[in-house]
This record gives sequence, C-alpha cells and structure tokens, in this order.
Amino acid sequence: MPIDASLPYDDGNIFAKILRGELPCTKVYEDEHALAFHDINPLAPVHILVIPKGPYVSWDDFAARASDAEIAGFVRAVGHVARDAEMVVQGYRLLSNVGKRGGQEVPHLHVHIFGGQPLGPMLAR
Ligand code: DGP
Repeated sequence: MPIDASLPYDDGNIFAKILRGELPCTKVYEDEHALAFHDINPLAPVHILVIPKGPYVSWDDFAARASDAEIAGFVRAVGHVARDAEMVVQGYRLLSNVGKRGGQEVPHLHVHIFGGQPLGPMLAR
C-alpha cells in the first residue's frame, strides 16, 4: 500500500529496523552515510536498494532537510554500489518512488538500482 510521503518520519518502518540491526538484510555496501542491500523481491537480476542512514521519508524530505554532507555521501554511495556491481558498462537504472502516486511502500528514502538485463522502456503505457 503506497504511503503518504508528507507524513513525519516513522522509525518503526522496515528499513529503520534494518538500519538498527533488528531485521536482517543481504548487505552489499555500507559507509557513514548509506547502507545498500538486495531487494527482498527482485525485479531484475540486479536489484539493490540504497538507503541513507538518517531519518528521511522520501527523496523530497531528504532534499529539503539533509545536510550537504549527507546528500553528497548518499549520492556517492549510489554511484559506488552501481560501479562495484560492474553495471556501468552495460548500463543500469535508478528509481526512487515518492508517495502515493509514485508507488512508495516503505517510508524511508530508498533508491532502487536495477540492472543485469535490458530494462526496456521507462514506464509501461
Ligand atoms: P518502494 O515501492 O519503492 O517503496 O519499494 C520498496 C521495496 O522494498 C520493494 O521492492 C520490496 C523491498 N522490501 C520490502 N521489505 C523488505 C525487506 O524487509 N527487506 C528487503 N531487503 N527489501 C524489502
């Protein structure tokens, strides 16, 4: 069920629990600002989620409230994970769903990294 991205951050969400170590994940990368792990329901051969460590609901919330250091750290982490997964030559896709119409289900900012196969058009008509 898509969430309302204008609501305040709820630290009971699944990714907050993963960050606190209360739920497991298959980690692929971690640094001061970001954690990356495999999506539990992969939609492509490579489907990795990258999340910031801070309490941000969505891309909108992150862009408005995060520090320059958090933003730089997160953006660099996304690039690092894609590069590390050797997807730069073949190409890949980044996606961040925001709110109800965006189809966001987990109310903690995450960027999906898709790759490993031709990804087709951006959206189905
Ligand atoms: P979105 O619709 O953009 O909010 O995508 C949420 C993604 O999170 C979805 O692709 C499935 C994934 N997901 C949900 N719960 C878990 C979990 O407990 N572990 C992992 N690794 N991924 C999860």
